[in-house]
Amino acid sequence: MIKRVHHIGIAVNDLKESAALFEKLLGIKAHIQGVPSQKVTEATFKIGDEVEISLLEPMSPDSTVAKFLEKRGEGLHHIALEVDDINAELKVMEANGIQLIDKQGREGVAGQIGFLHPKSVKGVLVELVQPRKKGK
Ligand code: CMX
Repeated sequence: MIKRVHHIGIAVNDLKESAALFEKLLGIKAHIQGVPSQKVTEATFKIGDEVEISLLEPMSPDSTVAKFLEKRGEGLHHIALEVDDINAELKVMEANGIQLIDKQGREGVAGQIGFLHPKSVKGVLVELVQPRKKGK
C-alpha cells in the first residue's frame, strides 16, 4: 500500500543557483549531499514532517539526470512514494501491468528504492521508497 508522497525530484543544471532560489521560495535551508550510486548531487528541503523536495544535479555526463536535462531541460524528474515492503509492492505493480525499471529494491539514500518506467505511468518516473528503520 502507498503510505504518502515521500519526495519530489526536480532536475537542475546548477545546484548552487537552484538551491538558493528554493531557499527563498520555501524559507528553509537545503541539506546538500552527493549520491554517487545515482550519480547526482542533491539539495533536499524537508517541508514540515512529510514531503521533501530534492533538487538533482548530475555528477557526470553519463548520469540519467544529465541525459534527462539534455533531452527535456530542467523540471519535474520523479515522484517518490513511500511503501512498507518494496519487493512486495514491485511485484504488485508488475502484476498490474506496470513496467518496472527495478525488479527488486536496491539501496538508496532514504532506504530501499525501486523505479517504475515513465512510459507505463503517463510519462512520470515513479520511485518507490521503503525508508530505513530509524537508527539503522
Ligand atoms: N521522467 C519522464 N520521462 C523520462 C524520464 C523522467 N525522469 N527520464 C527519461 N524519460 C523518457 C525520455 O524522455 C524518453 O522518452 P522518449 O522516448 O519519448 O524520448 C524515454 O523516457 C527513454 O529515455 P532515455 O533518455 O532513452 O533514457 P533511458 O531509457 O536510458 O532511461 C529511465 C530512462 C527512466 C529508464 C532511466 O532514467 C532510469 O533508470 N531512471 C531511474 C533512476 C534515476 O533516474 N535516478 C536519478 C536520481 C534519483 C534519486 O536520487 O532519487
